[in-house]
Amino acid sequence: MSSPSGAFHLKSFLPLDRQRAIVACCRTLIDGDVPGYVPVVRGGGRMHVRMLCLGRHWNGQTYRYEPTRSDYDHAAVPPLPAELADLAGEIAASVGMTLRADLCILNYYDAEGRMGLHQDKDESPESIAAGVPVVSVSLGDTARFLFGGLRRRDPIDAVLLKSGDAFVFGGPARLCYHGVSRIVPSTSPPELGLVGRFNLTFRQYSLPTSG
Ligand SMILES: O=C(O)CCC(=O)C(=O)O
Repeated sequence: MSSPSGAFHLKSFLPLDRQRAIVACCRTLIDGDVPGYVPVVRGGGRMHVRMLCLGRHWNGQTYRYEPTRSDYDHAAVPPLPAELADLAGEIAASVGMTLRADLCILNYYDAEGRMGLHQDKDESPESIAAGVPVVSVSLGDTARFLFGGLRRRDPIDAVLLKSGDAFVFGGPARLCYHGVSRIVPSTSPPELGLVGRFNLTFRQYSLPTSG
């Protein structure tokens, strides 16, 4: 991989039974009382995913986090379930990093789903400066994930993220550009009964205050 150190592709991290349980949780959340929606970002473009933020809401107009979905329906953001935050901590620990996730962005990609190249840089400056990792979990259809460097024009690797894979980028890789160029339809494990792909990206907005 040509990007800085601090990026890890953990193939088949989750066995099928754990994938099945997380998919059930994702379905309940994204079709819940505060459902997923397709954000319209600054400039008017519609994203190509259905998104639900947990713990803190990412506002696609301001590119800031907030407690209510003021760019959409003003609903209070649902909490991040403890078992999902624990999963993210477990994945980070497996590569020697620490993550106390306080927010997660759950995205659903259909066959046409994709996400442009971007940096995750809207968390607190302290969290980013400390290199607290982003932990991503993929379920369902395979995604062609793009992972580059710290500048948009840096070389980009294409990584196939399959169901059950995790991807971690922290430390010097925390601000690497990344995105999803396409979904590979009908590659989801049949046992999941999932058409399309769920991706969860866990982040830590705030560092604990000392004292
Ligand atoms: O779906 C993915 O694998 C990446 C998602 C992502 O980049 C994001 O939510 O910021």
